Amino acid sequence: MNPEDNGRRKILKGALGTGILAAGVATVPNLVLPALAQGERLVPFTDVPDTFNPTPVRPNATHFQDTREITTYFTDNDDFYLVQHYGQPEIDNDSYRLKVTGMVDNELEFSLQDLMGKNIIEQQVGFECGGNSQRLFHGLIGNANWRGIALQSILQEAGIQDGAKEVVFFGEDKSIEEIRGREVEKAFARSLSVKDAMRPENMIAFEMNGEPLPHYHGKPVRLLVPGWYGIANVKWLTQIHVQNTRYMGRFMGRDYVTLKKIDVGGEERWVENSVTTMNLKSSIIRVSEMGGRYRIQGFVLNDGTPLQSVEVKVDDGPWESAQFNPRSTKYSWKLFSYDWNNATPGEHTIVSRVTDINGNVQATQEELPEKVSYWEDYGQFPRTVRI
Ligand SMILES: Nc1nc2c(c(=O)[nH]1)N[C@H]1C(S)=C(S)[C@@H](COP(=O)(O)O)O[C@H]1N2
Ligand SMILES: [Mo]
Repeated sequence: MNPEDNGRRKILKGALGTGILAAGVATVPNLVLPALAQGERLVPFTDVPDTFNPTPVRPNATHFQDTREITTYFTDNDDFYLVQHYGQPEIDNDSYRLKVTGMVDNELEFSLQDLMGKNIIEQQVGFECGGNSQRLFHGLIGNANWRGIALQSILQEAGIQDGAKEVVFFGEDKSIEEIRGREVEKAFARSLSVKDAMRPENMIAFEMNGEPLPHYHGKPVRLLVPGWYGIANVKWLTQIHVQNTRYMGRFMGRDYVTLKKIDVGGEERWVENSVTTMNLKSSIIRVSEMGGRYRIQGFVLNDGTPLQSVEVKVDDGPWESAQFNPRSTKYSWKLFSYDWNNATPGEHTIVSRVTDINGNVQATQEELPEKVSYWEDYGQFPRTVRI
């Protein structure tokens, strides 16, 4: 399948159907991130070491993208980053069941056929791992067109009972964890408050970019929580459990937990938070040159809040407006492009920042609160290139 064709077909819907970007955001009529055209070349970043060489997809291994190579709006399923903590379970489509249990009026069990027979929704969703970082040049990212059903419809069918607090999502992948000196078998799991779980955009997805959900991405069924860090998107989903207590577990309380020093009602305190919605972030990913004209490109991810602007700064120059790819929809990634006129020979520092319609501006690293863990790395990321 040619991802570009797929992308073009699918985007019509998104672009026409939803005025997601704030009015006034500059758009460009053509594709913002074309594959390298004839005569075009990538301008080398001087911050990427020669030894930097993202590995191809391998079983049970994490995979991240070389962001300089991103040329399509939808990420090819094989290029889309991969993170899993307990291996990649094989699930047979025929014997697959999704159970809904706990504080519901009707406990339910669905086969894959049952799920596919329901009201299908389709949505563009891009996301990044909460542990995506500058060290990987932010390669733990991807953007795809997903098909599936609304989680809300399943929860309504089950009927959440009064007093329920959380909905827990269990994957089929399990591992031995040592907890308080005891080795126990645990499944990968994440939870959402009932309110967050009932958001209409949450999906139980079984198709990615027009193909059945690939094994590595959670075959046959995964959860998608648009606007949240990737950790929320439980792959190989087999059980949904509703309960009246907070779900405790490694991926809610120990890992994917940011430790930072913030003002808490006038007191300076170190606090920890579970990684939830994506912070407002942009990053430059590639610079190209054709016939002496330079172009800077990058991506934006956030929680779905409409955006005001994305800007680029060269060395000590002013912030200049960049253009969003008009294909962008509410929960897709937003690719941007800046025509860098009058680029002079030599080494330059380039950086981007994004602003949303509420006036939130992507902070510099220095402006962010003091932070110990590497989770939620969303500050401005200056890059260096040589012209
Ligand atoms: N069952 C299961 N789901 C999971 C995980 C996992 O380890 N097991 N990892 C999570 C994390 S940390 C991320 S970033 C995303 C990555 O999704 P992808 O591999 O399809 O890109 O899946 C999430 N869902
Ligand atoms: Mo992740």
